[in-house]
Amino acid sequence: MAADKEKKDKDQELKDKIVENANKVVDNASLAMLNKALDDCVETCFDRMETQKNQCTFGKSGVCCRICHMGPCRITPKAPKGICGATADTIAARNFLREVVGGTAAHSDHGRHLVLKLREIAKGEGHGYTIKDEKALVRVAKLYGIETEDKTASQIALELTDIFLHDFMSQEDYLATLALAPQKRQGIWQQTGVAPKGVDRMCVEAMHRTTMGVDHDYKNLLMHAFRTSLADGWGGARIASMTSDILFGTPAPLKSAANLGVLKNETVNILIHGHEPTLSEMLTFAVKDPEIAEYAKAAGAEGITIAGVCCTANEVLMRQGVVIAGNSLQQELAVITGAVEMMVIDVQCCMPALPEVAAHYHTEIVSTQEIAKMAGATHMGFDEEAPIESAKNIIKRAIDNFKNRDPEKVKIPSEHEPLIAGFSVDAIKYMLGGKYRASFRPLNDAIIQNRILGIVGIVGCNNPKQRADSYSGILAEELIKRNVLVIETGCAAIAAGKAGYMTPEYAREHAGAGLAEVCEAVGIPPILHMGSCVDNSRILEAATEIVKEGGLGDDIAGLPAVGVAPEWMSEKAIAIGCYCVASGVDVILGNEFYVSGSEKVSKFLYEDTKELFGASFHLIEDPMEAVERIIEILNAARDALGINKKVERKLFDMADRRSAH
Ligand code: NFS
Ligand code: SF4
Repeated sequence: MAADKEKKDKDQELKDKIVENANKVVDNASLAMLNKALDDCVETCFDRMETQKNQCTFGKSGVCCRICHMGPCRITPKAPKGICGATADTIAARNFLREVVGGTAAHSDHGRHLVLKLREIAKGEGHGYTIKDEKALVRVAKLYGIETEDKTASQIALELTDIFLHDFMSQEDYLATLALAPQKRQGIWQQTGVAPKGVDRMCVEAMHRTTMGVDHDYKNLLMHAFRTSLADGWGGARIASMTSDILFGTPAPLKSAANLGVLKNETVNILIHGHEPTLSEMLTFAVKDPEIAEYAKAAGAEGITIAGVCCTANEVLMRQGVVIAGNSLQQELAVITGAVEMMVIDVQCCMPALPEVAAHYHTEIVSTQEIAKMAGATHMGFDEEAPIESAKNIIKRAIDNFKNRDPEKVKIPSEHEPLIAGFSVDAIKYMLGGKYRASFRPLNDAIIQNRILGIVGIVGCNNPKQRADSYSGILAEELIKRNVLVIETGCAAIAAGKAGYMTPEYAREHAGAGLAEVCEAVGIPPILHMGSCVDNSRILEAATEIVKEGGLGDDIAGLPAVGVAPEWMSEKAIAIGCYCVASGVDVILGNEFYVSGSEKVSKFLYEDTKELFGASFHLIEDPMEAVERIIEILNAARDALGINKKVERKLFDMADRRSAH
């Protein structure tokens, strides 16, 4: 009897869990894998979210300090100061600044790695890496005033990497890359004192300021947070995007597909996960080698499927059209399909739980970077001096693992949606204006004529605190209905791809009339995939182009544009948010910063920044409320620009653009 009851209870528990799972994720592929995880007894981050449910309120409100060993100290009404006397304001601001440093360092170290690669190529030590996009090289060199006439690509690349490296190392000079921003914005940075010097110096200084007994003025600390973040957005990250374009090609629109259904039963499935494109580019190249095809055939597979997870996925999607398996919270779920021979990880956002999940299947987790190893993973150091060989070895090892796949454990969800990605600023210009007249003019005009109300960037991660992809999905759907052009990066972009939003057809069926008309005329989806998270710098670039094109003011602040990080979780998202605000773009957060324990710090971030930078953060946990607020912000900007008058409706004139082709 007791055994019977126990079994019933267990069954009920399982049923409850299946119901709960539907509240954790939006897409059916993820749901199917969460339910499979129950059958396979695999623990995922969603389960660990439950075990971590009672999250520390001190940590959450930002008033826990363990910066020195007199502490740790926690601020309460009864204990309003740490042992050293630090207040909640100091502690929350210090913690916040350290988070910004984490994010800035991640983007910038990634950027530095690429710059060093470009430099090696320029010196003739590329070992299989080349400059794929010389046009991009010249375009970027000109931005920095480098003479390009009569010079070889290597010469130009050497001069350019000198400037880039100086942006990392500079002690006294301001970043050269800041000069790519609109004049007025540069002036604001100088006036407010947040113009950054070298990226490395900003990060080191931040760690110095926040160590015990140095900077205690919350405002001074937060100003350095913005300064450091600018060294990311208009430094490390921007340099990363530009250098990737030079090395691997400037993205242009291409077709692909997203969601777990891109994995195949009959092929060897290799996932590439992380952020840096250096290795994944080589893998996508090496996989085309006939030798590899033969090798796979001999192993009984019908070829190889390479699919991406997180921002490595976005990088190779944008340039090679490589299919996307999923975003951040699908990294474990992808392994749970039982159909993955190998997951190759590089840096950032790779969960240390992966080897444990993989142990339930035949999947091998392979780490490739010296700075990013994982207990339980196989480390195959990627030899950048013999990259093609290295890549082939990794792929062959995955093929060798194909025979270990257990068909009993395989269940690949069918869901995957087609999408168009590859919207670099250059590509957008070209789409809008044609080859000979590439320009943002048609977009500015569409905004001025109120066909497009404004532009909203939806960026950032997933977070198991929220139903995955839900907030970003609702936002995207509602905004395009209201004629807002949406641009996306990072895991949010992957969510939009999975939902089927990134096709021109989607505009026809779901966008407001004005936006649909523009999308149809130009042939673009209503939601543009602009790349990985370092590519948020492309959004700044686009905003700058719009300002330069004219008719919409003379600064990024004041444009009808808003950024949203609906489901963010990473320190990188904080750095991105800060450089957007410091650049004049209002940023809406779908979940909170850890600063609520200090009223002053909260007020500074959510209000005072408006005075300083013309933009601030807004914490809005409900997506529909966010939509309303966004529309308000866009309309206020339009009012201020004097473009909210009813304009006579004239058909979007694309005739000129067509004749330009
Ligand atoms: Ni951005 Fe991209 Fe995703 Fe978040 Fe992580 S992958 S760099 S940090 S989780 S969006
Ligand atoms: Fe406590 Fe001050 Fe040390 Fe922080 S720095 S742990 S508040 S004594």
